[in-house]
Formats: sequence, structure tokens, C-alpha cells
Amino acid sequence: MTEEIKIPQKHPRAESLRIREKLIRHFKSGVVASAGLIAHGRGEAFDYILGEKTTQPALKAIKATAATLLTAEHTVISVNGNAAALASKDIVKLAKITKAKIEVNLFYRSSEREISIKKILEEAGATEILGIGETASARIPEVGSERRRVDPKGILIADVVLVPLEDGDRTEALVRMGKKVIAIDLNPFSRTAQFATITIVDNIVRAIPTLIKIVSKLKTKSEKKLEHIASTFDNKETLGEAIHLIHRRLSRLAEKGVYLPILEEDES
Ligand code: PTJ
Repeated sequence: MTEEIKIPQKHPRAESLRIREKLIRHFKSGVVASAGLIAHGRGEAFDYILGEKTTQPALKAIKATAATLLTAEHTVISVNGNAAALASKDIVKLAKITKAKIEVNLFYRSSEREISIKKILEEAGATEILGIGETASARIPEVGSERRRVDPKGILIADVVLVPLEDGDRTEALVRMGKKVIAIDLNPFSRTAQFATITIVDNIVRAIPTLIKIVSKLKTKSEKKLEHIASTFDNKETLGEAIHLIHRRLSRLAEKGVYLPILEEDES
């Protein structure tokens, strides 16, 4: 079993290590799947390349997300193990201010994990959690994994579904069902990122708090203005900007041949 480590305050990568420890703790408590630790590693690698901050393209996608959530009829935030471990408090807060429902939806589904995730969401203040046990009685067509099981009061009838750290097929199927799918994924090349209606290429730990702030700011705007923001957003273009940013950043790093000094420069 992994020992708990004490992270020195001044460690240059303290925050990243704290997040890692959090995931390990939640892996041991049954919230995070073992593959969730691998998924986190992949995310960390992209975050490194993106400069571990919310970039301009991510901000643009967050603004379009806020406008979409504020004009939606029935939003559902789909929660898996990693999302619950890293952002349960912020997910509950976002659900409250946007009147969204929270549904547990797992790739590696087991009743033990459903219960562990429900517990931490309740501890974070959630009062209604969909998708637990037999309540996930509906099926998304053409999805082979356990992710196809959804709640008839939640994802099945939603017009907007927010999917942090998704794994592919389901996004495509949800879009085919006519839903708007908003992905939070550090990897702009993932199937989810490519198929979503809006892709926020950012770490969930930064993206959701920023989204909450922008929702609060846009709340007073007219329906017309919000619809304009949402409808003029172009996901392909914004993903392209995120990939350009990675390209520019890597080119500059390649010229310098060193990584650390470039951290001081602003390049978003
Ligand atoms: O809890 P379960 O059973 O539903 O399983 C969850 C995992 C994450 C294991 C499952 O959905 C999975 O296998 O996902 P993938 O295919 O590995 O995709 C996860 C995506 O999330 C990858 O593209 C990662 O780059 C990205 N990612 C990882 N950590 C973060 C992230 N994106 C945003 N914020 C993160 N912290």
C-alpha cells in the first residue's frame, strides 16, 4: 500500500503533488478507478505542456459554456470518479447556480463505487444525485460500455450534458441524440474533445471555479445576448487555437532547449 507523504510547502510542484495525493487517497477509498490514476497522468502531461494555467482558448470555451448553461432547459453534470475526487465541492456549487442536476456515470461501474461517489458528493452539499443503482435504468443507444446506463430523469432527457474527463464513445452518442455536450479535457486530441459541442481544454480543478465566476457575471445578461455568445462559439476553431498554443509553446521551448526559464513568460 502507498504511504501518505507530507508535501513540503516550498516544493516547486507542491500543488501538483497535492492533487496527486488527493487522487491516491480517493483511489484507496474506492472513488477513483485504477485507470483513473493513469488518466490523471495523461492529463498532467498535457497540463505541463499547456503551462498549467487557463489559456485564452479555454477562457473562450468557458464563456460559451456559461452562456449555454444559463440558456439550457435541463442541464446534467455527469460525474465520474476523477471528477468527484478533484472537484466535488465546485461541481455542487456549479449545479446550484445553474440549476443543473448531478448524475453519477461511470465507465468502471460498481455499486461500491457509486455509493462512495454519492457519499462525497453529499458531503460536498448535493441533495439529489441521479444515476445510482437501478435509477440508471435507461440506455444510450450504440454505447457498449457501462457508460450507456443513464437516469431517465437526468442524462436521457437533458438538452445539455457537462462531461468532465470523459472517455470517448459516449460523447459522440450524446451528440447524435441531439444534445449539446460540453467536455472538460486537457487533451485536445481526445475523441471526447474532438466530438464535443464545446471543449474546455483545461484542468477540471481550474475550469470549474472559473466557470462558476463567469456564470455569476453573465447571469444578469439578456437571453438574446447569452444565445449570441453560445451560437457564435466555434469549437473547431477554438480547439485549433489550443493546438496552436501548444505548438507555439513547444517551438519556443525547442529553441531554448530548456524548460524552466520559460515559465516566467506570459504566452497565453
Ligand atoms: O470513474 P470512471 O469509472 O468513470 O472512469 C474514469 C476514467 C477517467 C478512468 C475514464 O473516463 C477514462 O478511462 O478516461 P480516459 O479515456 O483516460 O480519458 C480521460 C481524459 O481526461 C484524458 O484525455 C485526460 O487527458 C483527461 N484528464 C485527466 N485529468 C484531467 C483531465 N482533464 C481535465 N482535468 C484533469 N484533471
